[in-house]
Amino acid sequence: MGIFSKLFGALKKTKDNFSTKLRLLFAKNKLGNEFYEELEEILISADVSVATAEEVVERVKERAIAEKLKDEAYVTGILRGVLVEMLQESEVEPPSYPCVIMLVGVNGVGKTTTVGKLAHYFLSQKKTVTVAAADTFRAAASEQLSVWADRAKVRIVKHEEGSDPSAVIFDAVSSAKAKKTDVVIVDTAGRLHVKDNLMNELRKMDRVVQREYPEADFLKLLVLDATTGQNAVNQARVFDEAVELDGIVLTKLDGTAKGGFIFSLASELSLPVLFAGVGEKMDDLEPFDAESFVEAIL
Ligand SMILES: Nc1nc2c(ncn2[C@@H]2O[C@H](COP(=O)(O)OP(=O)(O)O)[C@@H](O)[C@H]2O)c(=O)[nH]1
Ligand SMILES: [Mg+2]
Repeated sequence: MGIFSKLFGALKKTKDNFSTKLRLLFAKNKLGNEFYEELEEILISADVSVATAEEVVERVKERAIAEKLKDEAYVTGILRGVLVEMLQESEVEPPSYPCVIMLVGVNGVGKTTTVGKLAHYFLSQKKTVTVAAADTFRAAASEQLSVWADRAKVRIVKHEEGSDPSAVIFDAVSSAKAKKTDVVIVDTAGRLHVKDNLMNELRKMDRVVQREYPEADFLKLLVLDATTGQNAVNQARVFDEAVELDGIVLTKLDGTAKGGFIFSLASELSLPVLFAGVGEKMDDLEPFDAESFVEAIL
């Protein structure tokens, strides 16, 4: 199954939900205040936050009034345009090389898996890759990453269990500079129950990269499970405060996803989705495309 059929499959519930509700809405109402209020509610029911739903409806309203459009297909078209626009407003340039990509996020969202998938992705783009096992909390974590590194056939830098994750990054960066590696991908720990420690640790890793490798493009990406729902926005705020995130990798889009929260991430935190994971295998990752995503939910 291709990536888009997986994406469409995963978002089918959202799409069915949206289209059924929109159809009912059009059957019942003419364009007017009540219509727009209900449209806002429909967006909120798909995990778009209240503030973002208001903003979307405001934009749709302005355009529908300006263009004097009344018909369902046109308004859906406008809605689709507004949603794509919102995602694209926060888009970032693709990385320049050399680059360091550090993945952060809570336990179980798919960080380690995504490091492996990204390594495979950049190799397929003819880039050289090193991965850094900076989740030193459990030995199992770096073993898991070693398996991915073997599979993707990339170099791994790791230290023993319990060592300082910043030292792992320092070594990975030194080795990348010496070998002129294009991309360093860093796996990190996600144990949020010791939140302050984790955030201090991430800040330290952040500083090491900035200090030791200023010539590299440095992307800090939050890995988010697509089935998380609106709590994703809170997770993003916490990590953004610690290390100033550049974007999101959305994983598990092959599971039941609502996905509306990505509009809130884009409009409230200016955080774009850069990659989407749609399965557990190495090639189940693709650069995120706003138009396909909106097409899949509406
Ligand atoms: N279905 C699905 N499972 C995923 C995806 N990404 C990761 N996983 C699974 O999620 C679980 C946790 O992944 P892991 O990389 O260990 O998460 P970490 O704790 O953030 O490092 C594993 O069972 C992965 O196979 C995805 O895109 N789709
Ligand atoms: Mg992990």
